[in-house]
Amino acid sequence: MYAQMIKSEASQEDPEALKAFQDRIDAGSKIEPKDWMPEGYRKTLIRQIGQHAHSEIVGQLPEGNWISRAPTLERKAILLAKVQDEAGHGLYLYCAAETLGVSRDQLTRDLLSGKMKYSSIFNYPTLTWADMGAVGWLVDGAAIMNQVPLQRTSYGPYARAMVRICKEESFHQRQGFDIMMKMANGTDAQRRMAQDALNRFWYPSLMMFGPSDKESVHSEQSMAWKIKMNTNDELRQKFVDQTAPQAEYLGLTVPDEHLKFNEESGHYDFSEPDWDEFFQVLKGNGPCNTERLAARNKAWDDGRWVREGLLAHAKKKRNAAIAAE
Ligand code: BYC
Repeated sequence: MYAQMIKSEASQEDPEALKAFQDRIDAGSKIEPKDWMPEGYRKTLIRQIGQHAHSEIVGQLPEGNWISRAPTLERKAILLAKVQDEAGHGLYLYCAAETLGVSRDQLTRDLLSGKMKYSSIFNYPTLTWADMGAVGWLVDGAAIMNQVPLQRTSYGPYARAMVRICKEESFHQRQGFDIMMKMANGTDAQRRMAQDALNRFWYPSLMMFGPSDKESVHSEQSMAWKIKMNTNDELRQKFVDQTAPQAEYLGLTVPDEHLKFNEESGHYDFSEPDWDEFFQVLKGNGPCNTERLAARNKAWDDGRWVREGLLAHAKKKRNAAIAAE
C-alpha cells in the first residue's frame, strides 16, 4: 500500500526533477532541508527518523526500570548516563525530522496515539539486572550495526545526527558487554541470569532489523534514495557474525541449535526469528506495548504544567519586549 502510494506520488512529479534528484543521490551528494525533494522521499524520512526518535524515547523505559536497583553506585551512575544519552538521541532525531516540515508536537501526538511505530524490541520486559547487560550488548549492538551505515545516508541532517549517536552507542554497547562479562564470570546464579537474559533477548534483537527482505515493504525504494544503506537481512547476518563469537567468549550459549559457522559462505548459519511474533508485536500485542504507551502518555500528561509554564513565561517576555519597543 505504502510503497504503491509513494510510486503513485512520484508519477505526479516532474520526471526531469526526479531524475536530477536521483542523479544527485547517485553521485553521493547530501540533500539539505531547503533542496527540492520528492514528496515520497520526505515522507519516508519523516517515517523512519520519527520512528527512530520514538525508539530512543521509549527505549529509556526498560532500562529506566533498573536505575533505582543497580547493584553499585558506579553501575547506577553509568546506567543513568546511558538513559540520559537516549533522551539526547531522541532530541537530535526530532530536530532532524523537523527540518522536513513536521512539528515535534505532531510526531509526539502520533507516538502517543499509537499511530507511529517505535522499535519492536522495547515491548519486551527487563526482568533482571543481567537484562541491562543484554540490552547494552545485543540491543545497542544491533542498533549500531544499523546506524553506522546511516552516517552516510543521503539526507544531511539525519546523517549528521547519526555521527554523534553512533559514538555514544558504541560506549553503550561496551558497558553492556562489561556487565555480561562480570555476570558470566561470576557466581553460578549470576551465570544463569546472564544466560537467561541472552535466551530472552536473542531473537527480539534479530527482529530489530525488520522483516526478511522478501517481506520488507520499503527497502527497495529507501535503498535507491540512500535512506537505507543495506537490506534488513544483510545487517541481521552481520550482527550474527559479530555477536556469535562474543557469546562464545562469554561462555554463553546462543539459544539456536542451528547456529553454526559455515566455512563455505564465511558466515554463520542461524534460525530465523518467529515472524508471527514480530508482526503481533507490531500490531500492539507484545508483552509490554500497552505499558510502554501508557507510561509515555502519563509522562506527557504529568508534564503539562511545565509546558504551560514555559509557554506562559515566553509569552510574557515577548509581550514585555513588544511593549518596550
Ligand atoms: N520495530 O519495509 P520495512 C534504538 C516496520 S534502536 C517496529 O523493512 P523499513 C535504541 C516498518 O516500520 C531502534 N517496526 O521497513 C537502542 C514498516 O512499517 P510501516 C531504532 C518495524 O523502514 C538502544 C514495516 O515494519 N533504530 O533506537 O525500510 C537503546 C515493514 O518493514 C521494525 C532505527 O529506527 C521493528 N524492529 O526498515 C535505545 C533505525 N522493523 O512504517 C534506543 C532506523 C520494521 O510501513 N530505521 N518495522 O508501518 C531503519 O533502519 C528502518 O526503519 C528499519 C525498518 C530497518 C527499522
